[in-house]
Amino acid sequence: MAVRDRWGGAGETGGGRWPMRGTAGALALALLATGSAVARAQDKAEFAARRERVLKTLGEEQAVLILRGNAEADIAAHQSWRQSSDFYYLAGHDEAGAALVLNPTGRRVRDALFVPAKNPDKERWDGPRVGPGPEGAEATGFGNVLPISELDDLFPALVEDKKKFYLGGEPTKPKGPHPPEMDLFRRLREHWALIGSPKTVEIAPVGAVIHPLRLVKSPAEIAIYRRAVDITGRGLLEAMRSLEPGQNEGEAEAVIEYAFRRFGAVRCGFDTIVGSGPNSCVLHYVKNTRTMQAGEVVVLDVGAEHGYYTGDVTRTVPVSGTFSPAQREIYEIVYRAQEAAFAASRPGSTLSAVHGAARKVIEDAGFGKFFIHGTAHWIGLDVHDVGGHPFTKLAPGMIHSVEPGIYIPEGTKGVDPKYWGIGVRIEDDALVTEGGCENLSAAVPRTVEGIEALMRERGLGNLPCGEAPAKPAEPKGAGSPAGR
Ligand SMILES: [Mn+2]
Repeated sequence: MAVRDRWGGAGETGGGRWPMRGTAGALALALLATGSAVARAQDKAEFAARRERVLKTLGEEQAVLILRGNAEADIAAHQSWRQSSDFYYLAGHDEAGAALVLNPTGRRVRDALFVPAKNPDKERWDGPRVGPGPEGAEATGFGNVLPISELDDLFPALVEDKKKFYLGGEPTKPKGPHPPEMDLFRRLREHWALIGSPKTVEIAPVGAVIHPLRLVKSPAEIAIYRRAVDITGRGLLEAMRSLEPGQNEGEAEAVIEYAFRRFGAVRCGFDTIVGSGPNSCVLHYVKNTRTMQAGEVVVLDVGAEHGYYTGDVTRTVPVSGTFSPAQREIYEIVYRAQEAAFAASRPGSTLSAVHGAARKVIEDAGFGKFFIHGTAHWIGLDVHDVGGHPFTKLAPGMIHSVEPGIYIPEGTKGVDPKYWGIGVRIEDDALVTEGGCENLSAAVPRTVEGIEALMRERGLGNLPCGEAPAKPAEPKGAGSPAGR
């Protein structure tokens, strides 16, 4: 048996470092507002069509795909449970402890979902679940829904006569705690040892067949994605209206996330960033505990997750509602960089070229060394989505961020102190179209004038909200503690 490792960097995104990182998020696919049987059927058909595409490839390669979804324990205790994105993409099934098998030569197990057996006692505590059998098949659109306990017994039949195996996780590069997929790989080796197989086979990660599909969004995905970005924008609009000096960063976070839930998101696609003053220069600042002061800018980098897809939009705004001349100067450089990046996003271009266009504007303005991350990453089921790399040719249906930034920390030597503590990032989500790209988050103002006009309005965060509890005396000079 010779196992050829085809791993490589499947799923790397735009290269370089990004100011956002993806975490958990969730919700079953978009029955949007309707929840009707029709919407459900369309969704099932979309997932089934994806599986058929994969089955076609598997048939050509004499391959089988075996993928386990996340178990309850696969998500950190402080995060809400979410299905793995690859599993969700093919299965549309967001319950823990399942597996799917795509086996082009199988009859009973061709397009099969494996789920835990029904347990009425557990369901009284945790809610109803899809079980094995015809009802499960009807609910999910799979050809067959079988008990997960049968997967092991079926294993020899599934791998028989196959030349290639697509497995989840990193079956040939085990490290850290073994994911469930490792059990499958071990099982495979045991099986071969048992039958003394001399065959040469290939092991590949499921991403090799799923990620190229995930890179180009279908019309149904784009419709869901527009909704995710729309909700994301509503959170930003409400926060910008509400902002005023003396508020805590956490209040802005709460307004944003309230709007997310109010308009249909089930959670955030990643931890909300509200970085004011010095925190505007900290790319992954997520404590959100500082009191915001007049004269500062605040970076709001947020994403609502809807139907498993996450928006990723950033606005940088003046806490007082009006940019200072130095803030405005930096802001407008970043704005022009973003415009140049949008212009570079079109079919045949690359994320590398998009980044180059933004970078040139910022370098020409003399702030190149303060632009410390990439301009664009793929977005979709994951905030840093999979399937492409910086030199992938852009094509209609791809979605990527456009997010140049300039960050000048307090006390930076060789820089006029008027610029100290100014961090500016502007981020929008671009859908590549036939003729260029469409800014999906254009509803959120990003010009200086548009932002200042919006901030003259009042929002949810300015409403009365009961009696404030008596404040303990603040120590002198502690007006702006940076976090806790
Ligand atoms: Mn981003």
